[in-house]
Amino acid sequence: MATAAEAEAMRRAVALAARGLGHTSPNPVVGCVILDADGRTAGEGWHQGAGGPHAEIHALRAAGERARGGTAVVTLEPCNHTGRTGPCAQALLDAGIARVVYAVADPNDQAAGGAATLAAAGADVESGLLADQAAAGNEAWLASTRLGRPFVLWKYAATLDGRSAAADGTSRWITSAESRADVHRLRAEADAVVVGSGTLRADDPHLAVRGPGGARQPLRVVLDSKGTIAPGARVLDGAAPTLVAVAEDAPAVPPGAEAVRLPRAAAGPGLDIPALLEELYARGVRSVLLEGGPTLAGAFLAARAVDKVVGYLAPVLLGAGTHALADAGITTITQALRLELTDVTRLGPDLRVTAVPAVP
Ligand code: AOF
Ligand code: ZN
Repeated sequence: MATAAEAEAMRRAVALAARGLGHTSPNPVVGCVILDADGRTAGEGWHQGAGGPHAEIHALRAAGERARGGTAVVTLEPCNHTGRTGPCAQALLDAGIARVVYAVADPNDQAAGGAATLAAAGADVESGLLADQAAAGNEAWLASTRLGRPFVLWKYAATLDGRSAAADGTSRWITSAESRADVHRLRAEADAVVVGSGTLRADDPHLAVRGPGGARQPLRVVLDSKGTIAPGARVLDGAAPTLVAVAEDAPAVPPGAEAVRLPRAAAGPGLDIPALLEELYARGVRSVLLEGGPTLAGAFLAARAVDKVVGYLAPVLLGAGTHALADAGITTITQALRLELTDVTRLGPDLRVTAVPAVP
């Protein structure tokens, strides 16, 4: 049984891990707290970026000699492999750690096995403490490791009657400043932000994260099967890397972006979504924020490639105009994509609804 001090340390480790969100892909976010033999905090650390030291190593360095006889509390099972860095299980043993409490088992085959190594060497090992919180903090990485493709969050903003733009195409600003700030947070945590050519034409979005100079920027991805992107589009401004996906026979993409050629979708308009996700995964993208618009969202949903939905609903009615979601290949009610609400929050005047596909 974990002690109260260990539970407190795990809460802290989950918070430390979150500091890495948006910075660690293709690696997970991980937090670690070292307690000395008397149960007092001796060191803390979190994983700050792929290729850098793992959370346990940062925490061990901070703890120094106080780690001897102590306990390591870590959000993910310590690794057992030599990858970009050495095995943390061995580093914990070398530092004289007597007990390891971790939240979530490592699903990465190459790295797993740390718990067994630690136990075989005589350490006391416990798993599962605050597993739900730790897993939620690492949601995208855990899901992408399991799926072998990036985790996809579809975000939309709409009126209470589900419209994202008025009949004449105008859409600024349906949702409030609070909602728009929340979207910025989602962007900052994503590895890639994806939009379709319709959204590009209608809104000319910039898709960069605002913040102090040098803030990490997600990859901006435009799905533009016909290669219609105009020179001078704001995503071509160099403020962040941009990838424009076009069909094999499309014209050249203007300067300011990298072009990638993808097959067309087997059914419906546009490009093949699984091929896009494969391409992004190969580039180290583990989380995708799908930002628009309704046609692209329909294509992702038809491909069953949406893992989470965040809707910002404004107390506004339009009655006519663009629906937040276009055709998703659903023609009859038995095919409806059923979701399960995981959160409902008021943001200023708006409602933010979070949902995940219901397990059938
Ligand atoms: C991390 N940070 O704090 C922990 C990880 O490529 P490497 O050598 O950095 O190994 C990455 C794997 O190590 C990762 O996929 C995960 O399975 C395991 N643990 N990784 O990046 C950490 N503890
Ligand atoms: Zn490690």
